[in-house]
Amino acid sequence: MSEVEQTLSIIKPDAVERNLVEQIKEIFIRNNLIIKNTKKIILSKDEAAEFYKVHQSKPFYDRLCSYLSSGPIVVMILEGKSAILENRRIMGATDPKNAEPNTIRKLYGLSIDKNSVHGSDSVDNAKKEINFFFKN
Ligand code: IDP
Ligand code: MG
Repeated sequence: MSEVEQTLSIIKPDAVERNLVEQIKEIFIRNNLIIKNTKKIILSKDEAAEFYKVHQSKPFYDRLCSYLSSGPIVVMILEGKSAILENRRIMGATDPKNAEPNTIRKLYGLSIDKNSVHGSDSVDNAKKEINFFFKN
């Protein structure tokens, strides 16, 4: 039995800039993920660095943080059965070149940096990431 979960999704600057927000939301909805909460924001570079701190030792960390804070993003809480894994499946592989057909990254991703979406990768990280953006 798969459990109902919540996960955090981000539509990254490259996709917001190309007006792909509604198309991407449609894909989530079509795949039985409910959009529980959504907001459009711009992160400072410090906030992006905090969000991505699990990657702080990676060579691409600075570029990643600059990129995520380079323009408006749309953050969402997605809810559904096995939402964390389902969202990862719908997103496709990190590098759009390796993503399965009809995944968001295959359809819209431009490169490994500009890969259009973020999705939490575990129950723990989903909780942390939801709390990061939707603390109340
Ligand atoms: P994910 O977004 O598929 O979970 P992660 O490994 O968590 O992938 O990496 C976070 C983000 O960092 C990726 O979405 C991608 O934009 C970027 N990234 C990951 N690996 C590389 C790399 O080898 N070179 C450049 N950017 C990378
Ligand atoms: Mg990740």
